[in-house]
Amino acid sequence: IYVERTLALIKPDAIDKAEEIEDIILRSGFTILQKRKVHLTPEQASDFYAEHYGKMFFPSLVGYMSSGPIVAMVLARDKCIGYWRDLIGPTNTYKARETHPDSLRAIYGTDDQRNAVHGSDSYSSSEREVRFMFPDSVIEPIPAGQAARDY
Ligand code: YYY
Ligand code: MG
Repeated sequence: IYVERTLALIKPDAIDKAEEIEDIILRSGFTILQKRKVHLTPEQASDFYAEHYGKMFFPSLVGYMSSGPIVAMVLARDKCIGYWRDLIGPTNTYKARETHPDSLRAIYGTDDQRNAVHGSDSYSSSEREVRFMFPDSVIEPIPAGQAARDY
């Protein structure tokens, strides 16, 4: 039996709320399989967000994500990727406050870039991102056929 998993990040702007956010994560039915605090270099932040290279917001995104420590967690539960995306809410904090006021980004986000938390957006990105943040992890990869669809 395979339980889906995802990568969650508590970003620099929400680091002081990390314990509060972890409590919400656990109360929402997720298991925290792995956790580490890390301060990314600009190069590591660029690699993590490589899909956004070349976009207008990329340089400031890299600056933000390397501006202070973050908490990286591997979460597990059924339909983990989609449920975690639901809990964090829309990318833009202001939009989250309008349309999903109970979401983590609505509550803990700062502005249209600093949005407090990250969640993998698909099965393939979750596998890549878990390995990125936990390269020494002994967690076995989940066979693709056992994972849920992309979200
Ligand atoms: O997956 P998610 O974090 O919800 O959004 P992405 O479109 O993957 O963008 C990653 C990251 O980049 C987002 O969390 C904030 C930042 N960003 C931005 O600063 N400006 C945008 N227009 C879009 C995204
Ligand atoms: Mg994304």
